[in-house]
Amino acid sequence: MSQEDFYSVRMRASENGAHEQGGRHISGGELISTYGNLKNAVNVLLEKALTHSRGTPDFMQIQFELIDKPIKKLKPLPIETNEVESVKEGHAIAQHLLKIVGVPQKCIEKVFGQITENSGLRGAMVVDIQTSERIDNRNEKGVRVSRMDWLTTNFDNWADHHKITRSQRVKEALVLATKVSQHPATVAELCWSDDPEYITGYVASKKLGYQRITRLKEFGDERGCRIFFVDGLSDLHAYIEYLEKQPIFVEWEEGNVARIN
Ligand code: PML
Ligand code: MG
Repeated sequence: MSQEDFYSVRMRASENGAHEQGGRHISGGELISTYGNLKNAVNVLLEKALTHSRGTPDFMQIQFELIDKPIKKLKPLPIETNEVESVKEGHAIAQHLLKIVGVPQKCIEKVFGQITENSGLRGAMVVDIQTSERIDNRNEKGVRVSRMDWLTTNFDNWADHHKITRSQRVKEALVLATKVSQHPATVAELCWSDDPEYITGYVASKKLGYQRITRLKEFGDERGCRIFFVDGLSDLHAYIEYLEKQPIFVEWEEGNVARIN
């Protein structure tokens, strides 16, 4: 094994049986690890699922596999935080941002109108902005973005520079949003957590960056959402293949410079 070998490490956990047997989703996680760090990576994911505020899992799967493709490096999307007082205001800002990047009003209304019905997914929904239809055919599973990470030291430098708390959650969400937004067919992503204790969500796109919105649901609400708005998608299979299989490392360049100096 050469030193350059990396492994994708994935976890999913549920309650009342496995997801495919109707179990309720508790937690999921993605990491990229070297061989030497695998024990630690597995432990990080184990810990994440065992301490999740959605509940106690009775099913968990952690798997790793060698990454057989070169890992592409992406710069993190620029980050901004929109402070809001209410869910209503948060949704209004989210809708405004989606409109700015070209999601038609009709599509925004349809998606927000059905958002609570579609909250049980463990992955993301893909919505075509021309038809306002969900196109991924993945039912409850949705599309799970995988094979992505951000080295801790580089992330910590980025977070310190931006005066943002070094949060694993923000890191994971920004990695995912950066990967998704980089695909030319992605117009925007809308997300908020299914964690009842976490109410900040975001709208992200290449144009807007990662726009956090401090209140997109009420505290205690277990309904989350993750929607990828796409336009001009000629090959759904290739899009999903990119999201699931293309390995990505997010890397903040200024962080490297700061560390060398
Ligand atoms: C999640 O927890 O599943 C998504 C969290 C999205 C927001 C993270 C942040 O920027 O605070
Ligand atoms: Mg979660």
